[in-house]
Amino acid sequence: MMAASTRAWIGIGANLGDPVASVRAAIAALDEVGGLRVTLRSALYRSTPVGPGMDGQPDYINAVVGVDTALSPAALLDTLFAIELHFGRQRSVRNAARTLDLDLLLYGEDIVDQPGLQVPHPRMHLRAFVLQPLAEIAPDTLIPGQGRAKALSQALPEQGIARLPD
Ligand code: PH2
Ligand code: MG
Ligand code: MG
Repeated sequence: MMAASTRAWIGIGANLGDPVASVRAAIAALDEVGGLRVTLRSALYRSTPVGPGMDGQPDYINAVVGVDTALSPAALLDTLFAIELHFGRQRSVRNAARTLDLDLLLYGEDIVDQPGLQVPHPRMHLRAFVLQPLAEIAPDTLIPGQGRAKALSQALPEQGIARLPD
């Protein structure tokens, strides 16, 4: 049993190598972490790269998972970075294609604003590849300062995202 536990949400993305396999394996790797349990997982989604500097990149595979964790936000972020490295993530320029990206989206309804760690993730409310999977599994999730996942998702313009069959 975990002591005090917080529901956190993690966004997963990959567009190099075998992204479907990587996203699935990343979810399994997360569930292996001590002090953390994956309690909700979305379907996988194929999405067009969104953002500056991404011209010509392959499509992404994205998913969102909910975890119950006793880890602090900073410890959880360290864990996510360690898993990214394990999956061969190389950091070059911002928004470069990647074998695996694990983003801490939400940590309960906490607001964290430290160098290198902003929660809620500052762009999550603009991204269909985050909001659509999140709305699938937890539509009423509150994104502090922005609104609830499903309503925000429905208000977005089309961004080129398709749910993959289970
Ligand atoms: N991640 C980004 C920027 N753009 N676009 C898609 N479709 N999926 C992503 O995971 C993604 C992105 C920054 O991490
Ligand atoms: Mg990201
Ligand atoms: Mg990231």
